[in-house]
Amino acid sequence: MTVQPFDVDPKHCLIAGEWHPCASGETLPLLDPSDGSTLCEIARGGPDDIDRAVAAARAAFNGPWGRATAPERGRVLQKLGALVLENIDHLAELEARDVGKPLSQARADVVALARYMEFYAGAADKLHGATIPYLDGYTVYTLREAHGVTGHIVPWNYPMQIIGRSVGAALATGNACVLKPAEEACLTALAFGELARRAGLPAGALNIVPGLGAEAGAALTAHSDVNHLSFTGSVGTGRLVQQSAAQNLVPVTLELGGKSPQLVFDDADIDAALPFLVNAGIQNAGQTCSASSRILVQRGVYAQVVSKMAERYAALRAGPAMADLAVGPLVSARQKQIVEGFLAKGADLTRIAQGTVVDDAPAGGAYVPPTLFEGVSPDHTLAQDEIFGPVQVIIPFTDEDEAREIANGTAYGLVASVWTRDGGRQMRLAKALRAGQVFLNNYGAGGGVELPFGGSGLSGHGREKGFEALYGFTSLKTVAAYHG
Ligand code: TXE
Repeated sequence: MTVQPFDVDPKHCLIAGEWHPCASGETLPLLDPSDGSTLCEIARGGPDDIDRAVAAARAAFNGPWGRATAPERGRVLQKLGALVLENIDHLAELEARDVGKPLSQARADVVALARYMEFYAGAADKLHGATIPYLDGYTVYTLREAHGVTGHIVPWNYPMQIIGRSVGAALATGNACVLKPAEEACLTALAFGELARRAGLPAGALNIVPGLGAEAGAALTAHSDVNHLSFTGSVGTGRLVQQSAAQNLVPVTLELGGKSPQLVFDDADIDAALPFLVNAGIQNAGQTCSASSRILVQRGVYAQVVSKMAERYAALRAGPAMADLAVGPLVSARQKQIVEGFLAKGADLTRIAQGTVVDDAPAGGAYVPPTLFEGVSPDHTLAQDEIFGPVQVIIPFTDEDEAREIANGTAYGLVASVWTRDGGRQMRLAKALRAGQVFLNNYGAGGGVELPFGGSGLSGHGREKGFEALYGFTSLKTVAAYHG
C-alpha cells in the first residue's frame, strides 16, 4: 500500500500549476497516528513559497481564471467532483492513514468533497446581483465580484471536507486560491491539487503550500496581496489570523470549533435520539468542530438516557484507521496529550462508561478510550472547553429555562440540537439557542453541504457551506448609470 498521492512527490508544493520542492528544500515528517511511524516526508514551505504561490494566484486571477465565465468555472468544478468520486478508494485510504480516521468515515468524506464540487459547480452561474429602483433618469444595479486572491488555512481533522467547502466556494466565484494544509495531515490536499490539474483548472488558480502554521501559515495570513482569508482551527490561532487580517484590512472567515449541546426532553423519542447522542460525540474520535460534547437531559428520562448511552459506550472499540472500528486514534501524540489532560481534570467525576482500545492496537498509536462522564457541573472545564477527543458529559436539567441557560452558558456557539415532540418548544429553542445551526430531532442532518454553517462567540464568525458561502467569497459593487 502506498501513501503517495497519485504520482505526486509529497515533498512538493503546487505553484503555478506545477509541482516543485519548496524553496528551502527542507521537509517535515508526516506521522501515521495509528502506529506513530513516518508515512512520508512533506515540504516545509515558508514565506518564499507563499510569495510565489500568491504571485501565481494573482497572475491566474488577472489572466485565464479571472476571465473564465461562470459556466466555464462550473464545468471545471463538475469535472473535479467526478474525478474525486472516480478515485474514492485512493483518497479514502490517504485520508484514513493520514488523519487516523476509520476508513468508512474517510470514504464518506470523499463523497462530501465530491458533493461540494458538484454543489458549487451548479451554483457558479446562479449568483447574481440586483437592480435597484432609483431616481428618475438612473438605472442602478449590483455586481457580485470575486475578491481576487484568497488564502485558505485548513486543519487536520477533516481536510477533504474543509477544502471542499472553502476552496470550492472560492473557485466557483472566480477567486484564485492559496491553500495551506495542516502539517499533521496534508496528503489529500496534495491529491486534490493533482486532480484539479487533471480537471483542467488553469495554472495558478489553486496553489498548495504545506508547512508549519507559524511559518507558511503566518506568511500567508500576513501577505499584503491576499484579499480574503478563511481559517478553520483553534481559537488561539484564529485570534492571530484575525490580527494579521486586520493589518491588511482584509475580510476573514473563522470557524473555531465549539462545545455543542444536545437537549433531550422527557417527551423525546429516546431510541431515535440515542445513536445521534453518542455518534455526534465520538465521530472522528471527537475531533470534529461540531462534535456534541454536552448531553443535557431532563430529569424524567435522565436515568434511562444514562444507562442506554453507557451500554453503547461499553460496546465502542478504538483501533487503527484501516481496521475501520467505531473510533480511530487521535491525530497525534500531542492531541492525545491534550485530551488526556482533560481526562485528568475529570478524575473526581463519575465515569459512567468507557469504550476499549483493542488489544492489538499498535503501541505507538494515539489511542484514547471513548469516555462518558456525569456529575459534571455546567461550569466545570469538561463542560466549558473544547476537548477535541472522544469525551462527552451528561448534565441533568429540570425545565426548558434551565436547559436553555446551560446550553447557552459557554463562550462558544456553533451547533445545538433539541430532542422533543413539543412543537412550541422546538420553535422557542430554535430561536433562543446560541448556535449557527440548530437541529430539531436530529443532529447534523447528514453533513449538509447545502446548509450554511458557522458560529458566534469563540466559535468564530462568517458562514461557509451552502449558497451563503458564495456571498462571503465575493464583494458587492453598485453601478449607478445616469442616462437622463
Ligand atoms: O490547531 P491550529 P491545532 C482546536 C481543537 C484542538 C486545538 C489545537 O480544540 O485541540 O484546536 O489544534 C495553522 N498562522 N481545533 O494546534 O494551531 C496550522 O498549520 C497561520 C478545532 O492543530 O489552529 C493548521 O493548518 N496558521 C478545529 C491550522 O492552522 C497557523 C480544527 C490549524 O492549527 C498558525 C483543528 C499561525 N500562526 C483544531 N498556527 C475546528 N474548528 O474544527 C497554526 N496554523
